[in-house]
Amino acid sequence: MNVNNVMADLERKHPGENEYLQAVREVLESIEEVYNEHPEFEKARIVERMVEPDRIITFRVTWVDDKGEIQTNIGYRVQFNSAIGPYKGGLRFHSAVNLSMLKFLGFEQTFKNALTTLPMGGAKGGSDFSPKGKSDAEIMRFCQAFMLELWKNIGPDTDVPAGDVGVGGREIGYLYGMYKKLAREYNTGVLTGKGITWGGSLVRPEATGFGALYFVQHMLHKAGKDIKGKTVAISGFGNVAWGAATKATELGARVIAISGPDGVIHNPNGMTPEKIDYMLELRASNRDIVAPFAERFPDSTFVPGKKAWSVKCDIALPCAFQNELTGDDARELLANGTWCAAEVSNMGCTPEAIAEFQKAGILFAPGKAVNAGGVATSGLEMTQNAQHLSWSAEEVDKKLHYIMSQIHEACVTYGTQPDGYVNYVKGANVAGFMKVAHAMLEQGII
Ligand code: 2IT
Repeated sequence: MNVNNVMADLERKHPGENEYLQAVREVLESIEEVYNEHPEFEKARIVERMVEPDRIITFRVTWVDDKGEIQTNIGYRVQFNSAIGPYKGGLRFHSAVNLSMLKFLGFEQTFKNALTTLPMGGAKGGSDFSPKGKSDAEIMRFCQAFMLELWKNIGPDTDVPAGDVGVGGREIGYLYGMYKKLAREYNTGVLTGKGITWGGSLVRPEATGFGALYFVQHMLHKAGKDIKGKTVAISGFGNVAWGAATKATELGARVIAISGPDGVIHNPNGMTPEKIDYMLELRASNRDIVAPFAERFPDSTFVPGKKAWSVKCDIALPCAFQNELTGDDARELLANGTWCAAEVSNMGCTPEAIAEFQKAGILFAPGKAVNAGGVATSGLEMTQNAQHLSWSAEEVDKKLHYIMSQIHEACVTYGTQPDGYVNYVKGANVAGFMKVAHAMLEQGII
């Protein structure tokens, strides 16, 4: 395999799908060497088959808003790869959603899910519907209209969607309600991130952020450091940022920044339980702004138009959206002394930012390893559903902890360079790839 040739072919087939092409290039560049040591991969055209989704489903979603006006959005499900298990991955509702974004996310999900140690294939879906400014009734009607189309394509052993940006517990509830009505079956395993009284798993809401901090702890320990007393800058204020802020604070770190599309909150004294709870309120308001945090907590300040990366910190945790941390942001962080960056959002850093971090030799880990605790706990939710049981929070957290330690271990195994530097990007990509590639080889040419 020659990365440039594969990419040239993909660019010709999928012009302008920039996020997708970026995600594929990152993976191919890290696996090229190992791949070329295995002629059986090349012979079975594993890469050519792996970079194309198994299938893409797109559909029109029409619904009626509160004013009685008819709205039309586009819905998607990208079923990327099912070599190691049923398709699995979140749904993203955001105005910027398009096919390229969901293909990048589905591709990443395939390797991430392989890293979790659980049997899940990769998928992603969603819509260009924006929850911003929508009423609860509008969100319900949209979710119902979306599921009217999607339900035939999903199932506990087929494809199991969950939440992502813009899709939380409330949306999963509306989606499940409509699914149940259409399927006439109480099939809880068809969606994850469900409410606790109807098949949801304890710790699932916190799992992405908690898992990320467990991973960061492992990285730090390996480097002989401790998170206690360190300063952490977090971007975003949604579900993932909330989980990360909660666990970082619990572990003794000081979360000195959170941010939104409107600007950054400087929070020099760190988080309190009230502040962390308020993040949930901010998110539930559907206004997509972080500024009110500083009005509510006068020991913090709001700086409009700035990112979290303008705040001096030890550890930077992008928790919002892809490509939210650029080369310029990386240089600003490095100049301010940041020595660890971990993507909690999917592909949170641009390739230029990653290159800056790696050149500087700081600790850096990619989203598919760091944030895999979310989908891993979805996998645990599926297991509980299949068993018609629910586990205690301690049990789920213990399993999550163990899975994150296994993911860290896999990254170290496949990513340690001859000079001892752990290239977590390479480690995660190679470990995830090997598992999926071997399963594809063994299942023949399909
Ligand atoms: O990006 C992700 O891993 C998620 N949004 C969670 C997916 C899931 O199926 O729990």
